Amino acid sequence: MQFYHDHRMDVTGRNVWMGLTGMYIVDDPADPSTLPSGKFDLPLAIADRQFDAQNQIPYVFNPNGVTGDKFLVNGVYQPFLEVGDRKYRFRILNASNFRSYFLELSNGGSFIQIGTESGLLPAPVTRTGMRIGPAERLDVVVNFAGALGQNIYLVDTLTGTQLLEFRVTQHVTDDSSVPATLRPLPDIGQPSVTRNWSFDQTGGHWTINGLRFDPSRVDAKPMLGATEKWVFTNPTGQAHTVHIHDVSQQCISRDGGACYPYETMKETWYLAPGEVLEVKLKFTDHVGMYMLHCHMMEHEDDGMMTQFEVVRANPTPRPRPTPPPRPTH
Ligand SMILES: [Cu+2]
Repeated sequence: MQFYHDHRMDVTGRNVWMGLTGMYIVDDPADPSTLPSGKFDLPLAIADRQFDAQNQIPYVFNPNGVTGDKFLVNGVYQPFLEVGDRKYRFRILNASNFRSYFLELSNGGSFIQIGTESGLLPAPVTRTGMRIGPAERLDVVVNFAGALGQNIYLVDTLTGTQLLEFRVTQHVTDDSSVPATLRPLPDIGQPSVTRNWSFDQTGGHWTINGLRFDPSRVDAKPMLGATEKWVFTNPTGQAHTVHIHDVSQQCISRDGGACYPYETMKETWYLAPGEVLEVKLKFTDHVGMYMLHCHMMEHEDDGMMTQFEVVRANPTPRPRPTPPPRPTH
């Protein structure tokens, strides 16, 4: 489940607030075919906005976050969805600039989480509540079996808001199932290099390792093909969502203990105040410049962003391609 948006320096938050954002789904033929599919597989992008008296959405930058008091799912306010009494797959994206949610079902039901922003988990994890920070994605299965005639809400318990109403109106047969194993975690080896990234507040601004974003500065040059350990710390009093471009990361430890079973591999990590997260990542496929930033967009625009450059260990000149023959009249 991929999330894309405008990334212009200093005004990413404004441009995303105005709508330059979206999502798309990459399918893998190796994924289990028994998961709910077709019309039983739906994306749910959750975002908040503030509307003025003319129903416009003015954006006023605030380094401590821009939020709204209206909640939209796929751009719709107070939406409902008619569903059958069977399993559905919902691909949930927190498309908000800054706001985090804690998702529950109003009937106390469970989500079976099957994936993250980095594809399917090794095995499904049953959860009754799920925190989701900006840019995080949750791939879940919800079963409405036995709920015919009921109205069930997807609720944000942090604000007590009913985000989306499911009206279970149809009896349908369910030929879907969630396998006990989904997709093995790729073996990316043991890290050979450790880097520390402190998501901090310095001189009244949001920073990484004490520095605000500077497009002329590169803070790390990992080698193509290498596996590294990156340690993220949050000494501030506010949460951050640590987001790394290029390749997905695998959790090694959270606060010195075990990783959550639903966070084996991701590329956007919720880091609460005081937390320490260790991940490993292997720089495959591409050299070049990549971003690393907090995905709370006003933190990013205020300076909580930096860049790393993936480099070749032994650069060899690229062979020049043979030019195609020129057409003749
Ligand atoms: Cu942040």
